Amino acid sequence: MVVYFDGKYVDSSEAKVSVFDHGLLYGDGIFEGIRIYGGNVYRLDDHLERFEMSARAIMLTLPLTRAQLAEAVCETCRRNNLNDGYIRLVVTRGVGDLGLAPWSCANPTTFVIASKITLYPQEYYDNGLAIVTVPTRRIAPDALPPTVKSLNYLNNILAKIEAKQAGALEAIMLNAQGYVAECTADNVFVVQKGEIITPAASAGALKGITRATVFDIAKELGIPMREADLTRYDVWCADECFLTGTGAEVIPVVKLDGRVIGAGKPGPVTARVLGSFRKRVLVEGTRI
Ligand code: PXG
Repeated sequence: MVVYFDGKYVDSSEAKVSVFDHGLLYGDGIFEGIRIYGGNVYRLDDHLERFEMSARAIMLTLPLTRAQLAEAVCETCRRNNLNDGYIRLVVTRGVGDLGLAPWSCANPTTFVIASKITLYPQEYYDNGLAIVTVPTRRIAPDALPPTVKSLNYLNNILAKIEAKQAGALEAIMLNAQGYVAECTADNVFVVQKGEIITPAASAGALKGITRATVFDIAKELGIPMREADLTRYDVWCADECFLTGTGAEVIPVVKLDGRVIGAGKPGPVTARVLGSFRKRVLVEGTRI
């Protein structure tokens, strides 16, 4: 496998980060998880825009322009003959002294991995996921903005472990106020009386690229959609529930904490959104 690493394309065995890299020492860095479908990088520009915002928010000067980042992403796919898969773009603060001070890091470290993706088995798209609410809260927006896709994922990792211990593949994380924020790597949506509702970024949700696509799909299909605070009650009493993410795409949820949601099977609005999403990914995107 070929990896882009600080301006060079190297074999993955040579793509090694220093033990003094602040991305490793402190989680001081940012990333994007991007999909490529049939040779089209899905919404690359949107991913790079979010990436630039994440960089700006943590005062990290990106070493590459947007065009250069796009080229690194596409060229890494080309060098691996990858037409369908998953791309991980990472920029860390770089190699520095021991100690938090980011100004000890002379140059950011940049790498791009283009690889295969492990998807949820088809049965979950057919029958829906059973998820749980976990005790670990989403980090508060006033502590670390959830809109920053940073290398600090410990909250979500603890939530993922708690989900596994409860026998679930995904988990709802609440924010400090007890409202639904999102799942460990997916945004959450409910459908109630024909309307799609999802938590706002201010409630702790990442502004997902797939989430943004659902807003576009809802507009196109004439389905009302809005952001609102959601409690677990809203999920229990929803007609439908689904999650979105770069990895999961659009996946139905039929149970929360053992309670059946709606009819207990994937609902018609979720099916329409998923159908539209699957069509979009084949035509939208940057050709590598
Ligand atoms: N919330 C969080 C916390 C995420 O990390 C999403 C929502 C969905 O956003 P997108 O832009 O993907 O629609 C994410 C995305 C992985 C992996 O390796 C994680 C994500 C995306 C792709 C792969 O587990 N997180």
